Amino acid sequence: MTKAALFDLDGVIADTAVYHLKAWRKLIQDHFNQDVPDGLLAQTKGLSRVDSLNAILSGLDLTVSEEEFARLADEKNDLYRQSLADLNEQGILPGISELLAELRKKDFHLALASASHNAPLILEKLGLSDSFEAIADPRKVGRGKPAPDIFLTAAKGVNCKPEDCIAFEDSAAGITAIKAAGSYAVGIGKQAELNADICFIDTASIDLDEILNNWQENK
Ligand code: B16
Ligand code: MG
Repeated sequence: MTKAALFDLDGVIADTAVYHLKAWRKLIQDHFNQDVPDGLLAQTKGLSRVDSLNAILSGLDLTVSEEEFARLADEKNDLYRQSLADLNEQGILPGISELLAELRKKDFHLALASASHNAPLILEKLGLSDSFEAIADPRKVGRGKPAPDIFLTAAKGVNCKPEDCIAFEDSAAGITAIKAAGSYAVGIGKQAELNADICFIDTASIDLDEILNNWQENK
């Protein structure tokens, strides 16, 4: 059996999820003089830039023209990219380099399933550009998370059936996407928020043997 591990990026491989949230908060403060509540910000985790902006505007009861929407999305991306300026290998979350090596040793193919258009830039800054055999391009994928499309594309990129893949995610939308794809969902964060097949509170706590045993038992 050909098996693969599919990875989300922001919040799983790199500690960049927090930069997205900060950029959204500053954007809305600057333009609308409003604070985005934590709960609303948390809902954007894993969603595409456009879906995130739609969720924030509708959560705050704000309406903008199409042109302004596009300008806001661009400005958020500029803010986000500024915060990536100093990103380097130190930005890889604890335990992830070891996990990638362990997976490779166990003959897993590795593929990236991130919603971020900035993923190739981030991988380069982290020194991980050559670590994945396939990178699903969210520009070419139909629907964003929570739809399964990006995970299905990542699995296909390494010629694996979705049911022969385990996938790592830190967002509820991403876990829903993995389950909809038919893969085994490993959550990073609080299980009460994620409802994953198995969950670890942070990347440092990930236990691959536990994952693989649990995956086999539940197949
Ligand atoms: P960009 P992931 C997602 O990355 C982030 O979780 C989400 O907050 C962000 O809106 C989305 O990427 C799009 O990112 O604006 O860089 O294209 O978690 O799927 O790796
Ligand atoms: Mg994420």
